[in-house]
Amino acid sequence: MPNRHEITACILCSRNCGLDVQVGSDRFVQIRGDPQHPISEGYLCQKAARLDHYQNHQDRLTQPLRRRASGEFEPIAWETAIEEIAAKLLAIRQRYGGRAFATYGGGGQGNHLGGIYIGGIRCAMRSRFSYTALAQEKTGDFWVNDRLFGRQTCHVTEDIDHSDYVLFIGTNPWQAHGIRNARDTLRTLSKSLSRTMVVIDPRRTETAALADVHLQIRPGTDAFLLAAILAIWVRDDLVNNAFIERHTVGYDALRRDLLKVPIADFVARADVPLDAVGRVARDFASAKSACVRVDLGIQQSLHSTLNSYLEKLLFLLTGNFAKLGGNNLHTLFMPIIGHSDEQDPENWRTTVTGFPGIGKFYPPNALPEEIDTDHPERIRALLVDSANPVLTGADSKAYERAFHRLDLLVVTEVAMTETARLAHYVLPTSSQFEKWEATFFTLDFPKNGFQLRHPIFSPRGNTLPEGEIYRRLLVAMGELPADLPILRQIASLDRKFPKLRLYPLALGFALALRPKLRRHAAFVVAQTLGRTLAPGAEWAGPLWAAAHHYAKRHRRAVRRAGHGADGSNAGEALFAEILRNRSGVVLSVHEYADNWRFIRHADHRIHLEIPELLEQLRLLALEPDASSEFPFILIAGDRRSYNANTIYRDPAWRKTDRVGALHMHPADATELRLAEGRSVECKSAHGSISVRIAYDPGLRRGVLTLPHGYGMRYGDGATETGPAINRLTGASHRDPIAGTPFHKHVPVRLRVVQEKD
Ligand SMILES: Nc1nc2c(c(=O)[nH]1)N[C@H]1C(S)=C(S)[C@@H](COP(=O)(O)OP(=O)(O)OC[C@H]3O[C@@H](n4cnc5c(=O)[nH]c(N)nc54)[C@H](O)[C@@H]3O)O[C@H]1N2
Ligand SMILES: Nc1nc2c(c(=O)[nH]1)N[C@H]1C(S)=C(S)[C@@H](COP(=O)(O)OP(=O)(O)OC[C@H]3O[C@@H](n4cnc5c(=O)[nH]c(N)nc54)[C@H](O)[C@@H]3O)O[C@H]1N2
Ligand code: SF4
Ligand SMILES: [Mo]
Repeated sequence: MPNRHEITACILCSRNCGLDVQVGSDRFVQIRGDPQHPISEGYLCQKAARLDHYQNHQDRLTQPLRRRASGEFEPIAWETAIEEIAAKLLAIRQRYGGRAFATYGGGGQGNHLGGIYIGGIRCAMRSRFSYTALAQEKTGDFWVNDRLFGRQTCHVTEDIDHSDYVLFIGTNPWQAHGIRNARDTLRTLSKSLSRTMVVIDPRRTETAALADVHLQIRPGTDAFLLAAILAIWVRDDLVNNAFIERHTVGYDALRRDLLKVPIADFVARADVPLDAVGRVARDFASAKSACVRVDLGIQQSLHSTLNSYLEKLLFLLTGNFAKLGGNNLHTLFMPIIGHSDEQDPENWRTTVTGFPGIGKFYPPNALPEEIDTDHPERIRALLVDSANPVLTGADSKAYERAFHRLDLLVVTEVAMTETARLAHYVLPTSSQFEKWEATFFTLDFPKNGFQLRHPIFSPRGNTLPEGEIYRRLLVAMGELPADLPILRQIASLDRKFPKLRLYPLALGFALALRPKLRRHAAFVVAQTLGRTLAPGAEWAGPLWAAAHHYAKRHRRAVRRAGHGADGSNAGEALFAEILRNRSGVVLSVHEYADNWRFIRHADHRIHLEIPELLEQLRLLALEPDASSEFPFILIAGDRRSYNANTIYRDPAWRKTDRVGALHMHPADATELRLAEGRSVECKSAHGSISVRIAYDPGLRRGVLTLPHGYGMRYGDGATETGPAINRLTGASHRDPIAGTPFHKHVPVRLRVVQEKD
């Protein structure tokens, strides 16, 4: 078969850059950026070029598998797998109720369509427990957003392209991206003489090397440094009083606490020069526009939720919000983040650890404790989808122990992972290039975009898309009818004669009359309207409802993007364009003033006072300087050129750093007489792993780093692929509010081991 030309997207990080690819029957031949993509406009990074290692490798699954008592897997038919799992789920529901069941994951960096449907299984099990990776990085941020802006769904983005002063805290976009076309954006910013770039990071990262100012902070002390900057503003009256007066409430209480911050002590604690901090404070406050971009360096470190508060106060107190070059709220096309009301009794708390849902998510850090306990309401059954918690959650050993205690572990995967290996059933799903897919990372403002990806390869072996797997399970559980012929016929009638518009009415009736269907509305739409779309596209059906909802909520911005600009129905026009334009569509073009509408407090003001966090701020001054029997702080999991979570399993994808070296300052290494390339044992309070040393003069003394996304056992478990860092991390080392782990702050020591060779 000759090569074909296809349009798709990269699935390795939240930017999901558009791709223009040449493919053979089942492999990538050439991968380029797609200039037509509305956001990435042709950009891509070096990781995307290796996507064939995701599509083709030894660990790909092609058959449903059941684990025998002996521990080996046997292939079984789909019917058997579905019947057996459905029966077991129903038995668990009946005997123990919904609290005994949880899901983990349901969508990763590139696949969110399936995530719509995993919720159906949770509903069928009467459970609310949804554990996800997001709740080990971003839930502290969501919690703060609720308090400041009125809803956990109010999520902030940064207008770096137009900003005069950009502050990066605990993030390395050069490697990790997270911002639009990161390397181009950073280069442009760095070259500009009139714009300033500041990086706060314990390592001189690739990003820091491009910056005008690098504050090489002591790990885990950002709360001290940020509080000091805010305190300087209050002391020297550098805040934007007009903005505060007009758009906020609660400033007086905040100000009182900031006035008490011992600035010089706090800056000393962060171990950065006081005069440099003073300059950053003054320049940020007086810049025409300034914005803040943060990520795991502060979200997965000490004071995680407090950091999320202080970081936002930087742009709020200076009035760099709702404006060009500042920080802004953005819209979500699909509700990837939910809202869990703190006061709502329906917002379940985890049974043993007592964490409430935040953004409708529960923290992975709590999960092993929720399973591995004798509490009568412990979790007994778990469905994992698009995640590998045994490798990526804190404390791998605790996960392994807990998963062995489950009555039922089902894993829906494209690959035989470390987590799948512990499952009772492994359900093979088609890869993201073999089914209709999309991500709901629509994180941009003022222009927001979305791409629906068409399959570019045939499904491998006996694999199915997640929607179909979960539909079959729900039918077997008696939750969903096998077919909805009348509604389906009405949907196809509407497709042929769009003016009829019978389907929305009929759907409304069906859902009103049959409450059981209402629980599974997404499946109903997929199985009716979805089946009138291109073959196999049914699981994209709910995007129709999303398009209508979005167009209604953001009417002007959607019309400004051209949908329904001629006066036709904007929701219908948006949906049609999503189906038609393979490179993706501009969803909406907003105005900066829209931010005030996005704020969900009734008064549309920002509520600056958060008593729980002000209490934490007051306690900072009393916090003892951590002393530890461990001489080093390990940043467990940095982003490098050749890691991409655990999405690529075959180590052959890596052009460099195959071993995933432990980076260390050469002077620290010399002191311990450790040469580059030497193997050492890295030991924490939780475990130890063997690692190889590489020098990094850009690190602070006393700080080590190991990469995230290594440690898979590839090819039937035969090949170990570098450090399994979560053997070193601990689950109780976490934020008190959000339960987020302090992965970037793991005390360790090194011990020389005898070389084998
Ligand atoms: N190449 C690559 N890119 C990725 C991923 C990947 O696996 N590989 N994963 C994606 C995902 S899921 C995510 S969430 C993002 C994460 O993206 P980032 O958060 O930007 O990436 P990290 O390298 O984990 O951490 C960022 C920085 O925090 C710094 N840091 C550590 N401790 C501290 C501290 O105490 N204070 C401060 N201020 N900084 C500190 C580290 O030195 C590091 O440079 O990356 C995404 N992009
Ligand atoms: N110590 C430490 N631990 C960390 C981090 C760190 O910095 N340090 N970073 C954390 C962060 S920010 C994150 S986001 C997590 C990420 O960790 P996880 O949430 O576990 O997610 P991924 O590593 O992205 O794994 C994605 C899985 O989805 C599978 N997959 C790919 N495509 C499909 C598909 O179409 N369908 C299905 N069903 N499965 C598919 C892949 O095979 C892979 O096993 O790791 C976290 N763990
Ligand atoms: S920036 Fe992210 S989405 Fe874009 S090519 Fe690189 S890994 Fe893929
Ligand atoms: Mo992440």
